[in-house]
Order: sequence, then structure tokens, then C-alpha cells
Amino acid sequence: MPKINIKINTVKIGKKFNILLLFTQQIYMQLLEEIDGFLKTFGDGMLKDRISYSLTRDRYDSIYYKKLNMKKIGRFLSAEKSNKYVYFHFENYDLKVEARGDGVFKFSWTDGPKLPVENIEFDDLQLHDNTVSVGNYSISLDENGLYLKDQDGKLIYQGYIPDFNEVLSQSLRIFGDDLFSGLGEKAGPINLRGHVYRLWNHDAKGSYGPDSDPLYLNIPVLLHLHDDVSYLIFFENAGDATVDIGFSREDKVTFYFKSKPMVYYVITGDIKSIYSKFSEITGKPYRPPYWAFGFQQSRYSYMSSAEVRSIVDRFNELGIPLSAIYLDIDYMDEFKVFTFNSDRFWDVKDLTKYLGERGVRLITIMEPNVKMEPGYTIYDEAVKNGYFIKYPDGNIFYAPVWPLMAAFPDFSRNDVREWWGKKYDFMKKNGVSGFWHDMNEPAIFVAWGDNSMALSAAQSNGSHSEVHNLFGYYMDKAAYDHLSKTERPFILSRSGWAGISRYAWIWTGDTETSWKEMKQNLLTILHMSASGISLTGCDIGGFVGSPDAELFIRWLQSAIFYPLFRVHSNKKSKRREPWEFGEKYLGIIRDIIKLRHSFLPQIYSEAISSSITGIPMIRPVYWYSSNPDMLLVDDEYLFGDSILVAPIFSEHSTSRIVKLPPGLWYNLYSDEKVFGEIKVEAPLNMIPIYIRSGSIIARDEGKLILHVFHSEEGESAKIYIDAGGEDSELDISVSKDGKINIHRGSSIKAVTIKFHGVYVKGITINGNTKYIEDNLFEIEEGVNELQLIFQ
Ligand code: MIG
Repeated sequence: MPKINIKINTVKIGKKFNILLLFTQQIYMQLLEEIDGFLKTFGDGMLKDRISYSLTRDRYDSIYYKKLNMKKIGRFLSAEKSNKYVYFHFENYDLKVEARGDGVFKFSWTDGPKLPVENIEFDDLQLHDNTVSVGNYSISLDENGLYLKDQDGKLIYQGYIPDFNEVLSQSLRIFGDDLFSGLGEKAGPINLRGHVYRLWNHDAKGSYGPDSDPLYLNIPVLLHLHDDVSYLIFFENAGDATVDIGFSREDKVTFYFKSKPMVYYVITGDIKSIYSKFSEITGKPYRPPYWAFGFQQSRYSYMSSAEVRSIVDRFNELGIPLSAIYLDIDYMDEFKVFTFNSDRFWDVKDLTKYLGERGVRLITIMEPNVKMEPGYTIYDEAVKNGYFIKYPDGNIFYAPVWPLMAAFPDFSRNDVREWWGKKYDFMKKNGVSGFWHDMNEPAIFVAWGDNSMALSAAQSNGSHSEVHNLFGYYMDKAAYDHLSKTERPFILSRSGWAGISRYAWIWTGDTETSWKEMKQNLLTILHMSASGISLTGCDIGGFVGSPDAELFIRWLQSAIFYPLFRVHSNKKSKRREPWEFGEKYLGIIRDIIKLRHSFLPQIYSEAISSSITGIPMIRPVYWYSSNPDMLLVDDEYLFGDSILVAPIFSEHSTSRIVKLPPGLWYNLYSDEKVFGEIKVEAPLNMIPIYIRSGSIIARDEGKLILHVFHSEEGESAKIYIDAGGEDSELDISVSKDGKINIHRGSSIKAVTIKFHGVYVKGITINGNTKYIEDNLFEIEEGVNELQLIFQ
């Protein structure tokens, strides 16, 4: 696009007119160019729709959208205990303080739309001299704000008194070399400090790279680490917000909200416990089906049943594991949700049967937009029952997306969600196993302005401006609530809000294909973890572009433990199935996918444990080390507590430095024990992976094998094993002197154990000793105790 670059102040007054002409001409040319582009892509129907939507939206918003106009807070007057909580009375507002002795605090300044958070129980507070105490914590107040301290008087959190006018702003104090992470899906560095971000769910317009902002999923949640203490702040707010993290002022973070409520939680404790407590408020990750963790192949778009079959056949012939394959938007009839194109997918039932016989699931993309077309059942039903979102004057909100003019169900309503959820039965009847919710920010094709819904559109829970960031969340909930009645669903969503893992997985959307974006994906995923999101992943290979073999292989390796392990690419990208890179690389690619599949029992077990504890599976190194040196390690990650991955993120590189969190670690391939900072060789076929000593890892190697990584203190684990949709629990511990205790659910029969790091000569069960080879032995059903014989 031509750049408009005029410096009026350097030109004499008399020339102003000319410059203005030049200026308008440039804009005009630009507009023509864009119009031309639209026409080429969509024909003029889309252009008319875009313009008519943009005009309509602007008109409605100018009439109905109102900025906040809030009274100032005023002076502090008094503190008062009322029931279990405490009120700090100010001239114009009453701040309600609720708290729990284990480090959960809630501050409510205003009312606002009802948002999907749980009402947790709080403890009884004590109030003395304007200071609140609970458990080992105290909250005090002065003209500078609120101070949260622990029993030793150590300051954990300082929040200033908020400022209310057209925006609601809340500032927090930055102490020193603090680290900030979170805000949902952020393409920022590992420490978000020094940057400004917007929280407004937004289609990244086809392609994005590092620093692009905002993206599809935003949450007002921030983890703050300083001086060995950490807390998480979470604002109950789903509207537009901006967060300035020490950018304008080095010592302050400020959240600016354009809508109510101003209600926030501060949660403290050790990092893992913070996420457990946070998940009590926003919900715990759901339990996905086992197959969802396997390798998934996607492309925009596989165009016919025949093509899908041939791809699946090829996977089979080449012996590459494949768990699922995707249909992108072209499977639909004129992009109408809940339809199949009858020319290209007339036999979808046969197709899914064919795939099923080969252990492959079919996943289809689902759109939140419903084509405006009288006679199309979904559309007619929603119009008749008043299910679509409307403008405040009662007119249906229409806007163009793939199917041209479309309307949008108000997923914030129970009845609408129920109706929508039942529609998935049609897809299930056709044998579809999983659902991919795209465009649910919601994305809209505009001629100008914000590429989402009008701010003034009315939803059951508030105006769109107040609840925008929940649109995708409620669409996911609609599908989840229905599907989960009969199965463990697989739902992959582009947008979401706090607690989204209770309904869906999230991938990072339309990333560019580049080395720096491959690494950015890890950081974005770590920020999602810091926001409490557990089921995450990315388009392996990047969405827009075509990776060469090296980049593709490194990308596949970097994602080896991402919960979602899916290759996806854009229409114009070169084909990206494993064999497309040539014979030379096929073996490497197959081995990576096989390695992934061998870890499925462990990955599944972590997912179940995450659904119980609420702690996200992918974790930054700094969770495990208070060493300031480790704080900014941004090119490694942990999967659960026990597995560390150090991918290669630079081109033509075959070695790297790995910084290991405290303790002894095992090199996955050699069993070499390492610690601290090490250099590792990583030729193209190798992903540096380390296992923490003292852990027990479940792998599928034709049969289930539990790998025990010896430590001086013994080893133990709780492992959840998939037993056909149910989870069987296995508890195993090995004491220092080699006594094994094992308890397993009735569906788990014999268990094979492999020891690492110490030579095991034999085992004694009920007084009978047996010598073993390769540190490998079986514990038969019914045996709960045995003794190892070390060298
Ligand atoms: O406007 O369905 O992020 O994964 O392939 C683009 C087509 C719509 C965006 C998704 C991408 C998907 C594409 N979609």
C-alpha cells in the first residue's frame, strides 16, 4: 500500500491546497486499490455487504454506544466489617473486600454485567485500625492504595486507588526487576514489561508475527513476579481494555477498562497453587479424549472425500500415525454452518466410516455466522425464535463473513446455546468426531473500522462492548454442554476468555511461517499458561507461507509436547503432508510423530491431572527456579513437572545451550545424568529432551511401559490411564532402598517397568527372587508390593 507521508510544517502556506489535493488523491488511489482487491477476491456482492455493514454499524454505534461517565471515587471515609467481609467506604463508592486465608482476595468497586466466574466461599475477615487480616495475610490502606502483606510484613501486592471517569483505571506497583506474563494470547516476549497491550478479541487479518496485537483471545489476567514473591491479578471484565506494563511509567502497571465492572482478584502463594486457586474461580480444564493428543493433519482445505481418503491411505502406507484429519470451510454448502457440499462431500458418512476403520477421526470447522437465507433451516429457526443478536432497536444484526450477509446467535443465552448445541447431532450422525470453532471473536469482513461486531449490538448479558471478549467462550460452551452429555468432546477454538479450557482447546491462529514466529509460538503459549489456559497449540509450520524441510522439522519438534499437535496451512501454502518434503526427510518426520505417539500416555495423564488441579500443562522454566538467571529463559519449556524440552529455534543450528532447573536430569536418549547449564548437540533429527530424576513417565511402546528415573530420594507418580473413556488411576512409589508400592485401578492389568540411572539385578515378590535383564520387568496383576535388588 502506498505510504502517505507529508510534512505540512515544512511547506509554505500557499502550497497547502496542493498538498491536500495530493493527499486526497492518494487516499482515493488507495481506496480504488482496495476495492479492486475485494472485487477480485469476493465479487462485488461482498464489497456491497462490507460497505453496507460498516455504514450501518457506524450509524447504530453513533446513536447507541455510550462511553462510561463515572463519578470520581473521592476520599476514604471509613472501614466497616459486615458479615464475613469488609467495606472500605469512599465518598462515592464502597469497596468490598473478600478474602481467603490461603491467599485469594477479591476487591469489588462497581457492579457490571454478569460474567462466567464461580462464586467461591470466602473466610471470615478481621478488621482492626482499617487493616484487614485473614490467615497469614493483611490488607491495609493509605492514600496511595492497598497493600497486601504476608505475616513477615513482606509486601506482595500494592494496588493504587483506581481512577474513574470515561475509563476505569487501576494501577499496580512495579518493584524492581519484575516479570509479567499473561493477558491471554500475547505475541510478546517472555517478560511483558515495557509494553502496552490491548485486550480485544480480534481476527489477526490472515497473518501475524511477533509483536502483533491484539490477537484472538485476551484476558485481563497478569502474573507478577518480584523478589521471590508472586501474585496473579484477574479482572472480571470482558470489554475493551488497554494495559500499560511499565511503558509510560517504569514503576507502574495500569489497566484501563472502557466498561464495567471494576472487580478484581489477587491470588498469591507458590506459582502452581496460584493456578489451582485461579481455576476455582474460572473453571478447570475439561477432560479431553485420548485420541485428541495424537497427530492431527489439517489444511485449508481438503476439497473432497476422495482427497481425504487418499491422504489417510498415504499415512497408512507410510506407517505414520494419524489421529485426526480436518475439513476447513470448503466442505460446507455455500459456507452454511451445519451443511455439507453435496458435490464434494456427498458421501461423508462413508468417509467417516472409512477413516474410523483406520483409526482416524474427522474434525470439521464450524462458523458462528449463519447465512442470511430464508429457507435455510438454521437461519429460519433462529429468526423465528429470536435467537440472533440484535441492535438495540430490535433489528437483527447482520454482517458479512464467508457466507456473505449473516446473523449471529446470541450464545450468551441458555436457550440459544441449547438449540445450537443440539445441531451438532447432525454432524455426529455423519460420523464427525471433533469440532473446530473458527472466526469466533467474532470475525467480520468490514470495509472500514473494527473487524468485529458493532459495540452497540445487544446481548443478553450486556451490550456487545461490555461482553465482546466472551463471544467465542459462549459458542464453545454451547457445543461443550451438549456434546459432553454423551462423550468427551474435542473442541478447538480460536477465541476465548478466562477459563476457556473448561470447554475448548486454543491454537494461536494465523501465524506467519518464519523462524522467529516458531519461537514466538512458544512464548505465546507460555503467556496462555500464565493466564490459566492448559489446552494449547499452534499451526505447525505456520499458517501463511511454506516452510522448507528444516523449518518444518524444527517446528514439529518444538511442538512435541504441546497439547495440540496439528499441522495446518493456508490455501496458498505448499502442501505440507509429511511426505511432501521428500524421501530424505520423511524418516525424520515419521520418527518425530512416532516419538510423540509413544508419549501419549504421559501427555494424557498430565491432561487429566491438569483437569483436577487446574494447573496448565506447559510451563516456563522460571516456575521451577528462583535463580534470577533462569527468569528470562525463553527458549525452553516444561511439560508437567518432569519433562523439559529445549527445541532448536535457529536456522542451520545443530547445537544449543540448555539451562536446567535445579536437580539432576536425564538425557532422554542416552540416560546421561546432567545438571546446570549444558551444551547439547542436536542434529536435524534430534530434539533435546530431559527427564527430571525422581519422576516416572508412562509411554506406549507397543505396550504401556513406566520409565522410572532414579534419584537418591526415590521416585513416585500418580498416573491416569485411559480405559476407554474412563480414567484408571495408578499410584506408584519406589523408596530409596528399592521397595515398590503400586496401586492401580481394576482396568489396569500387568504393568511393565523400566529403570533408568541405576542397575537393577532382580526383583523379589513374596520372598521369590527373579533376575532380570535390561532393567526391565513386569508387575503382574494383583501384585502391590515388591523389592528391587540393586547391584
Ligand atoms: O479468514 O477457514 O485461523 O486456520 O484455515 C480465514 C479458513 C478463516 C482462519 C483460521 C484458519 C482457517 C481459515 N480461517
